Amino acid sequence: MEYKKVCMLGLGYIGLPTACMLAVEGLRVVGVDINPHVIETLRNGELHIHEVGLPDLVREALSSGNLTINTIPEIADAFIIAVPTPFIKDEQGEYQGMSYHLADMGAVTSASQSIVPYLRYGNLVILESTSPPRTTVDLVALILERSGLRAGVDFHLAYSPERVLPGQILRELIENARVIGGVNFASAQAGRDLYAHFVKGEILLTDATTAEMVKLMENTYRDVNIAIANEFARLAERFGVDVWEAINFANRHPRVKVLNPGPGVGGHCVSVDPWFFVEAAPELARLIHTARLVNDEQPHRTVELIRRALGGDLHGKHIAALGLAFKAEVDDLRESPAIEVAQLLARGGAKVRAFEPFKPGEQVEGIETVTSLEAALAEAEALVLLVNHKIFAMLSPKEVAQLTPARIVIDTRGQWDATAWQAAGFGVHRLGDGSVVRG
Ligand code: SAJ
Repeated sequence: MEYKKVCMLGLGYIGLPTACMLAVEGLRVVGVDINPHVIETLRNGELHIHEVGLPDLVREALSSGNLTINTIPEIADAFIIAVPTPFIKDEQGEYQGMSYHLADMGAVTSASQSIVPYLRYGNLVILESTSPPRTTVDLVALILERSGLRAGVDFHLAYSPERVLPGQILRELIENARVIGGVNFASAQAGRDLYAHFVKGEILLTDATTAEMVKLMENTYRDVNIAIANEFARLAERFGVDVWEAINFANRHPRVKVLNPGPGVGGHCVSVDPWFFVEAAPELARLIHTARLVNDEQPHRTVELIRRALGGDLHGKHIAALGLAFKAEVDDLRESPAIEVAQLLARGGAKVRAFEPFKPGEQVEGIETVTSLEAALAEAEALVLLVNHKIFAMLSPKEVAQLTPARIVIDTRGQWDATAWQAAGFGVHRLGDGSVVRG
């Protein structure tokens, strides 16, 4: 199939770069977002999100004239839905006394509805949003068929998950293998013809529900593996072992790859997607459910570690929190365990000053945020490393000692060399390190 015009619904971390890739490859692309702030920002030549290389790509796409931005869709050859599928905040399900989150499919539903008036015979519609199993056939197809056209007969419909890693989105969009699952084979082939405009990785064709499950399996696999790393950290603390050393040695085994423990699992992917399996089949997804709960407990465990490091009482303690992003080298603060830890510390009576280098001074409920490392350190009694941004990992303990009265550091990411910090006069506490000599 040949495509001249594509309508992209949702201009977030996935929709925007994908729209730009298609535009710079010569297709006409209408980028649609219901958020007027996003539209206004892009029309002013600015960006509402941070991703390496994205500003240049957006500029190129806009100046080519191929990318236009609007709040409503237009008639096009293909439609791609890349809107968020978070979980519902104030409602939970329960299975055998264990609660679980429910998917909020509101954005996918309304994006699908918004296409209906513009859908024409022969069009292709692709859902990219991470979704519970069977969403394409049981939800999106039914909405689109309100147009009077039949999925897989009058128009093509496919599911194709994005699998890019924040911080490396532009490279991975091109290089990663791309799975495309159609409601029939012709739909998958139609999807391949579209993505082949910019994807250099392998393109793998399957059915829609398999493609949905592939995506959920990937992030669930990661979540379960991080959960076991977090459990290893708890066990190491109990047995007087340094989990970081133990993991390093275990990973010398040719078939073992233990991931890193930390203050929790955040972002809007790994900490969300496994819930879709749990919600769909709680009686089957038992390990997945437990892993989610283990990872969700981790911010609380981290706060307990900090409380112990501070002699058992957080009240009135000045704490410098280093990093608020959900992981290293990104500016994304959504579902961030670092924020949860900082807020729990504040709720426990500590005076928290946080510095996030990728969003300096960004307002965060319940904590004070500052625009420089110096400001965070100035009156601190303890430093807590919450995100392993390079600029924190590379801090010189001797230089830090000049900038702060604090003499306690708590490393929740296994980044800092305990001996060097001890030599600079700090008492060192590390998550998962039962062997640390407390200073
Ligand atoms: N984390 C750990 N320990 C680790 C690795 C990660 O605690 O060893 C934490 C991070 O700090 C972060 C969270 O897990 O809070 C998630 O980070 P991540 O780097 O594992 O994943 P994301 O959410 O940035 O991106 C994931 C990727 N999925 C996989 O690696 C299987 C990416 O490829 C997906 O495209 C993305 O989810 C998505 O959009 O679904």
